[in-house]
Amino acid sequence: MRRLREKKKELAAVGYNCWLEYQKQENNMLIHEYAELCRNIVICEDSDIIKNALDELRKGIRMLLNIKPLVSAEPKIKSYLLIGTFAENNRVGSFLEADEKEKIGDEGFIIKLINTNEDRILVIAGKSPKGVLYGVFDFIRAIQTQREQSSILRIENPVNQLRILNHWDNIDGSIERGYAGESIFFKNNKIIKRLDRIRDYARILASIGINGVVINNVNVHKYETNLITSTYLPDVSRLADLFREYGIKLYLSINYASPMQIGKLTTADPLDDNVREWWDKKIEEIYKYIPDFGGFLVKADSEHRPGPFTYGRNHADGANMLARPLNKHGGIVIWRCFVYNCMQDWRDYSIDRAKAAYDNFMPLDGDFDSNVLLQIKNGPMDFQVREPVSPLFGGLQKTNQAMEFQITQEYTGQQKHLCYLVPMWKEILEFDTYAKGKNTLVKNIISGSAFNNKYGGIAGVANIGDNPNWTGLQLAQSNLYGFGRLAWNPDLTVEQITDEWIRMTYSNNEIVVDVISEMLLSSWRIYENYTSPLGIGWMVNPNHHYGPNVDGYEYDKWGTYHRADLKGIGVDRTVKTGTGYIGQYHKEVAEMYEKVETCPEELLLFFHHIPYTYRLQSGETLIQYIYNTHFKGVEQVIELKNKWLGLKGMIGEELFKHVSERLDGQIEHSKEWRDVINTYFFRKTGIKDQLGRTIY
Ligand code: GCV
Repeated sequence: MRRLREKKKELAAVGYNCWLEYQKQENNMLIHEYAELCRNIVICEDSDIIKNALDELRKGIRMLLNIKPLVSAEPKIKSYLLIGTFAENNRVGSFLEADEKEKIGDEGFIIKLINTNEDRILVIAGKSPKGVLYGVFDFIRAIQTQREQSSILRIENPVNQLRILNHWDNIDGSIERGYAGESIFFKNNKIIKRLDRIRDYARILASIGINGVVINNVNVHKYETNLITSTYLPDVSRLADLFREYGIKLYLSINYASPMQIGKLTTADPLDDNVREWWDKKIEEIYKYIPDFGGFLVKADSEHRPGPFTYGRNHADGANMLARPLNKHGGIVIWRCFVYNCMQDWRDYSIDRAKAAYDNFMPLDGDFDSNVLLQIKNGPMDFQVREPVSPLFGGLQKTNQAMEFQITQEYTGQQKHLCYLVPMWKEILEFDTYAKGKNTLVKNIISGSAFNNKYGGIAGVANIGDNPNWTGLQLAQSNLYGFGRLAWNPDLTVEQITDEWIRMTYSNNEIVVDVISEMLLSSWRIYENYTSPLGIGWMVNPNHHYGPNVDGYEYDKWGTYHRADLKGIGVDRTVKTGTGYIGQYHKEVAEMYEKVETCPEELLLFFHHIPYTYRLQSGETLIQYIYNTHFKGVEQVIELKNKWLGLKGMIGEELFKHVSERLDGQIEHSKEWRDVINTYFFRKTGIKDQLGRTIY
């Protein structure tokens, strides 16, 4: 017991508890008011999810308020917390008005204060146990962040139906693009036996409202194909059981060629009767093990993965074939739109990878079954530090769609660099596509509200592994937290999310809150400053994607992503003289991007080929801007480190040291970026830095 306590303490010191670090709150008026309500928890029901909600509430109250609450089916004192689901004739229901009950959705909750002459009751209620769990986490968050009690009284429903994490975990335990250790689900071609850590993970995810997990990589290799066989399904179902207790559904990525690889068929043609029958039976079998199985995530005909193209079929044929048998059980197909020809010849300037997803999927709008969702990466390329929004958002109108964000920092510093992505995601969600005229925002398209789609949501490529702090760089937990909060409610402001995360993770000390907010909120722009400029992207080493390599190109030695020559840099994607990509946007957006003068400068090189001598709005030439931002970026990272050092004594020692060391690494690596990029452009152009700084 003592050893376990010690172990827990050790883990807490390195950040294992993430934002659920329940530290005792200062005894002020506000906390006193919460404490008054928390001495007695009244609860009259029992289910796995409700049990977890109750455990959480007790734990939170004990640790945050230093109170051991009395749990009872009947109130024992005049002030109490009442938690549970509401029904016509139960105690919880009797405290709610009819119109309140109507407004609470399947996953929503209400927090309501009832004052009678005798009693003071805080009700945390949901239509379902899940809603109660979310309400409890919201209440705990309010105490952790010391919110006024009046501000927490409300009805809240999640905006997005699907709030899902995609794990790119392989069954051997490795994680594709994982920067925080090995998989917490798999080891040595087996599913991990001890589930403690996975339980802790499920709890962390539930606290931010995540309701789905895909446990395996979208690149489904030989062994992972077997996850849908009786060899693995019993163990997969153990994971599903555990996640279910936290309101989370389990999904699997599948190999499109499964009927051939594990089913002994000679084809995987979606229109072949034997193939259909095979999937039908397979899906029956899966539901026997996991009655609430979420469905399949599919990467098909992309980066050498099999798909319907082999048989002359299209993506709708492929997806619908899986959707029909899944539909019988309430399952869905999440079909990815990351489809492009990775072997394209980049010397042919008329081919543009950015156009591929739209070209492939737009003609199929309306052809997908109602339980198919298209999952679309936020930009048309691949999670670069800055990209425009994919034109499929607002293009597709008769198809369910989900946003795919990459929480794991493949191209944004691999959790060695601090790069807080929430501001980027928020900008993307707020983007106006003009699909139905002004104000057709991306967030309303993916929630399903803009076009009345049946399903919608947000998926994030997970950034966690078996590192004791989950994310490698502990500060990168903020990206997971922010992702969940935005998926729950994209209307939240970046400032609110950031503020919450800091208060919950570290403390309510205002200096800590201010300094870490400044660090987080500036970090994306800083990363951009010393890496690739003005939307051009890439310039990274091929394959592992870490560190600078200006001409680095994945598949073909002739390719470059930036098309820099002696006179200029950038890809002309205009309709008039370029690849025509801009024509995929609605008129208002296309007009803005088409002209150099109206194109937002941060995306200038994504859309235009610009001479180095072109003057930007700041008055700097393009080449001088490249030099300036790269010098400045390094100075800014040094400043990040100085800010952090100012927190000595206000942050736990181990965390303080860990982040300091990571920031040292970031400083060194940003210098490498600065020097490689500046040297490249100096040598290419022969134009000197106006400020005479040393460029090698
Ligand atoms: C899982 C990029 C990444 C790949 C990833 C792929 C995808 O190409 O580098 O690792 O594969 O995107 O999203 O499918």
